[in-house]
Amino acid sequence: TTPTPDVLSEAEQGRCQEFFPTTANSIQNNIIHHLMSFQGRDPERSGASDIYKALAFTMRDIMVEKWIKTQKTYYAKEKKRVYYLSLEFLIGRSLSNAIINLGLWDEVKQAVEGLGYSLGEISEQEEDAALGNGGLGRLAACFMDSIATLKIPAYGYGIRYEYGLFNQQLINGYQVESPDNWLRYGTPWEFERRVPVFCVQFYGKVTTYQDEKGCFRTKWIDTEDVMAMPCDMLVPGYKNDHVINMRFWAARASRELDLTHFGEGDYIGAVQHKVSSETISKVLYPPDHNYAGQELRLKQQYFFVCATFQDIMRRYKKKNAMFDDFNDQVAVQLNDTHPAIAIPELMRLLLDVEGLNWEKAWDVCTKTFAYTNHTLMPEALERWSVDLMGKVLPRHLQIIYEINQRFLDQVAQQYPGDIDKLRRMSIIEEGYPKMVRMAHLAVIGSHSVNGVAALHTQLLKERTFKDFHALYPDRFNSKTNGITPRRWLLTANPELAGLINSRIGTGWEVDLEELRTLEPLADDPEFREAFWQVKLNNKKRLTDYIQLTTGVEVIPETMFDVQVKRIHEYKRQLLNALHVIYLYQKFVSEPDLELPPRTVIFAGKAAPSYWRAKLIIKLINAIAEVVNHDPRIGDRLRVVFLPNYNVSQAELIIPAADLSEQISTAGTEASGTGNMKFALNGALTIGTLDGANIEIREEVGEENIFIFGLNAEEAAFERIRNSRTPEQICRDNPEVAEVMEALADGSFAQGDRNLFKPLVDSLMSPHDQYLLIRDFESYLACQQRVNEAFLDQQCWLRMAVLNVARMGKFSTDRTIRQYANEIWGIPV
Ligand code: 4GP
Repeated sequence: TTPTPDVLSEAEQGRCQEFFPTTANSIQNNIIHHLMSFQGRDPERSGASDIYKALAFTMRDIMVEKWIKTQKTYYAKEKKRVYYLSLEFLIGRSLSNAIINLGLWDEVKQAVEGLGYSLGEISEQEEDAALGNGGLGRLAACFMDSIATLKIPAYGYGIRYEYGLFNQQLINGYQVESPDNWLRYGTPWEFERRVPVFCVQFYGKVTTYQDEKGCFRTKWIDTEDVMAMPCDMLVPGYKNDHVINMRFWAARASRELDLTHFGEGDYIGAVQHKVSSETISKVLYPPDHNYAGQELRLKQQYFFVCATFQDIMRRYKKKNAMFDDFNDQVAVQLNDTHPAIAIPELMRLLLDVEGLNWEKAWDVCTKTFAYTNHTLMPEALERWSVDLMGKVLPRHLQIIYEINQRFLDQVAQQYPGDIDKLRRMSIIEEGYPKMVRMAHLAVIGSHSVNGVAALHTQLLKERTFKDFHALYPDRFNSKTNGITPRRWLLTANPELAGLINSRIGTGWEVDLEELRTLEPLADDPEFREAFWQVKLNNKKRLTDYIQLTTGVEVIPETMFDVQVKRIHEYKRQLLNALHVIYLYQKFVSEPDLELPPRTVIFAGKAAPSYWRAKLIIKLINAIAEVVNHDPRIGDRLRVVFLPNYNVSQAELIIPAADLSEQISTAGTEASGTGNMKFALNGALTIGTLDGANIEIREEVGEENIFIFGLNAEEAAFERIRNSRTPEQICRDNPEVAEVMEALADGSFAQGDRNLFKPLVDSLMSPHDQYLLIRDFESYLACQQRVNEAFLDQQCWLRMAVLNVARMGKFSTDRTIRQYANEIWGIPV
């Protein structure tokens, strides 16, 4: 294969430069040019979707020019490069963000309006690119924005899924999934590079041979091959002319038709190979925090890792012949264990292809890799059966065994006679069937292992990787997550951004700590009023959207109490739902009670096979059905479940929220990033001392956040001690009992006592690991404090402004600087 053209020649570059000027006029001309030349449309008769496409191409033109220049600077300076390997990139829409980062908002607005459209209308045409499930994937997308903004020489690598995260519909209150065919009309953002492509091997067997020097070498033969085609998407830094790319691999058949079958007249058999090869990049796996163990998923992981390393090696070898300095040039960050097969893959390349000895290869390998863990859920830790690994990747299994043997020898030396420790730490889990523990492989093969918030890292050290931390204490470090302020404030909440700019200037856009200068304005009545007007406008926009999508009428002035995220028992949407039942009962039984009216908003997808999470969705919708139609409630309580939560919906919901629900059982949510997005947009948090909530509290001050419930240590203790069972709590507290009774007696299921019985049973179980009823009373009391605070509007606004002002820490610019300085060896 010939190398991928990362760089155009000087002559080509020279020609590009004049092509893409950025005045409103030339942007308009370019839109028209794209409409005619590439879409074959009459500009006078084209619609919003045509304009969207033409505008996206116009922005891509401008970006590609900057990208070419950016790449050239890397080569010129022989800079160390970072490779961010992730099976997920939850990108969302790209248009508005690109326009903003390119600093062309006014010009584009003028150009589009000149064609008779509003920019908002055009942006709405874009499909959401949902190549990820939730937090882990969205973090990767925020990282790309900060990496580009900080001008770090880096590439994102992933898979170009033909189908992203499924679409969610609600039918009779139940989640129904349908495929997300986001590429139906193509995407203007990607560059499909049909040549060159890389070959990825699967299956086959391993043989040894003697090379010309008489050394024994290993070869992987008789494999089934699939080709990997790169598709690049560009990521512009914020107003800095720096553009990086994410390279997504698409699977292509290694040969179009299988001629042996074809010759025998078996046309379908002949096409079979093509179909099954291309299945590899067909669809994103939808379970999050869970592990399914399916062969296709392992093939996806290896497919993208193998292609990525061919690309890394190609780039490295342009300037280097030896591998001694590999890690002066290359840093690889593994986004969770999903790409951890990269560790044996690099070993394979160094041993079998480059001919290094084991010690040297292993040294290069461990200095190259760094691993980020994203979850404490034990069910999410990936384990592949040895049989499957041996079948799909026989050479990798051999290498894993060798890594393990050498590692266990080291452990045995350090802890003589401690057989149990060997068993616990081994990469291979002995059992039926034997399993390969990918997290152990990732820890052993990396020089850095990080958690994504302080508490999370502490729990990794004390629980999940306790033995490893004892062995390699220096390897563990913490990198608290962040969010990009460009998308989550500038793009999503332009009115608030405008208000902030009018008072403190624009420095915060690239230095979020500058928001702190807003603090005194929390006491300025005029600023508070302006702040409230912005919030109200955002709430009105959301109100219209709710009406349009669900038919539910809500009142913008009510408290918007919001929980949006994947549906999972540990995130405890059920706790929130129980509070809604509680409020409902209160409003009915005490009509004169002074409580602020609330609109409780939920959104989120459940993994299609996670029936209990799907039942929670049904319950929320069932509660909404009852509450929203009970005339006794009037306008005091509304419940809404917005279908098909995605990034663009989040951009609409978050700026409109008053209260942000971050209520996971302490010690279960690694970090959370939604919590940061809400606070940055002036919502107050009600939450547990979990994940990054703890650090948010540290920043905003405990008087500006609503904290309740057990902390992580107490929760762990309570699971064992069980000091108060749900049954006892119900006996002691009639309000809790009444809520549980309503759930159990079919009040929300038209009298059917069975429908929600599985939920009742788990809540009432003395072994409920999410300790939901155990935290319920504390949650109710905390919600009461929220009520009181909300009734005092000035006090609430003051707290909200202080939340915005104190969110500086939670920019991914800070997070990425720490990764670069402390893990990647790239000073910024
Ligand atoms: C998520 C964690 O659940 C969340 O707490 C964290 O903020 C996010 O990663 C980014 O680090 N994990 C996943 C997953 O999305 O699939 O494991």
